[in-house]
Amino acid sequence: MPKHYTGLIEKYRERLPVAADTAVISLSEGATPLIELMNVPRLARRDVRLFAKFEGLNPTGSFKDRGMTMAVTKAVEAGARAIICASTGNTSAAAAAYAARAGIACFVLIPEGKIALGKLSQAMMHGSVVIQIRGNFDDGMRLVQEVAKTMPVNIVNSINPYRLQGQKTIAFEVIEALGDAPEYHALPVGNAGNITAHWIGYSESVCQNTRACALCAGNCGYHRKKIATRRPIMVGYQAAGAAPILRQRPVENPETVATAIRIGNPVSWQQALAAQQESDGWFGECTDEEILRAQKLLAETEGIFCEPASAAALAGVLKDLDAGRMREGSTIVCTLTGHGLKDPDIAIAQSVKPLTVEAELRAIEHVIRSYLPK
Ligand code: AN7
Repeated sequence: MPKHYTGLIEKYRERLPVAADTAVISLSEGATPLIELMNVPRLARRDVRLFAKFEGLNPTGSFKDRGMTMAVTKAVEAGARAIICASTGNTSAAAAAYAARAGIACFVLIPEGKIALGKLSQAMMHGSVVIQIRGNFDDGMRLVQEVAKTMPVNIVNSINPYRLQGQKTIAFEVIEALGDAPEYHALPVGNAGNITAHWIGYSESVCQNTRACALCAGNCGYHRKKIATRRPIMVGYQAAGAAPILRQRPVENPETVATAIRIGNPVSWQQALAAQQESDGWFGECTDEEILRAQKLLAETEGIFCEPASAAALAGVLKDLDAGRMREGSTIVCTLTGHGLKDPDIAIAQSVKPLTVEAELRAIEHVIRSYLPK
């Protein structure tokens, strides 16, 4: 067994559906930093400990790598020679990379013109077959399920249960970092696989049977291992133009600047509802403006560059703190699902344009004089 970190399957082998001799397809995903926000709580005048689980630091720049290492490992184990997914971008990037690593073919269905440039470049660069459809993610998801009935392709969207198994490890890591589960865990919701996976991970980390545990006097497996004493309240945020769970009906033409979560009919809808209900949590919505403001705030005051969809988690938390819906004094974790570099167009559009000057000392001095803090 190598000493250096070799990915989440090796790390959590006993808690994942792999055999001792399963050949693992990994890019050393997981083990992402949990970064405490130093400035946002102060600026928002809120007495909370706020953490960002920065999933943008996974190998392909999003949390999807956690699920994809499991899905591709199991696909290869089962003898698959091709995988397929529908995607708003990040799933396709991860699928393409892990398929490349495994030496199998990868087909990705993406909505034409509606995925961020970085994600498209990844799917193309890793050599997957990129199929742009004149439709949205939900159309792609339906087509993938239909085509998998007739063609020898293994679906690696989150309807593949191994995806959620890989993604549940995020909860394990948060618990390890904090010593217990936080009071609240907030994340963006699109196809609703990730909130489902978070809840699986947290649920597997606590004693499920309090009555038996009263009898076991703290001697059951969960208590002996002291993994966690509680589960968090789960809070899922959707973009206002793509909020089917909140509105309790599918959204036919979802629209949002956060293209990653531009999804109108989530596959894991029921599981997400169960996570919300079992955790006494809730779903909220954020406008595009709120999302972009939170993304900019994180970038400018904390040095953390996440993509728009990820910022929905922080935007929602700030709103719900203001509304008194989240308790002061509590510990809150936001999953920042993807890296800001995924979507350079959005970043450039909402930032101050670069200055252009002559290559002369005086010109540079002039700029510095104008912009130095007073
Ligand atoms: C950055 O890539 O659905 O609720 O096809 O890329 O588990 O769907 C991406 C989803 C949040 C929502 N943040 O997670 C895809 C795709 C980012 C994302 C979500 C996605 P789910």
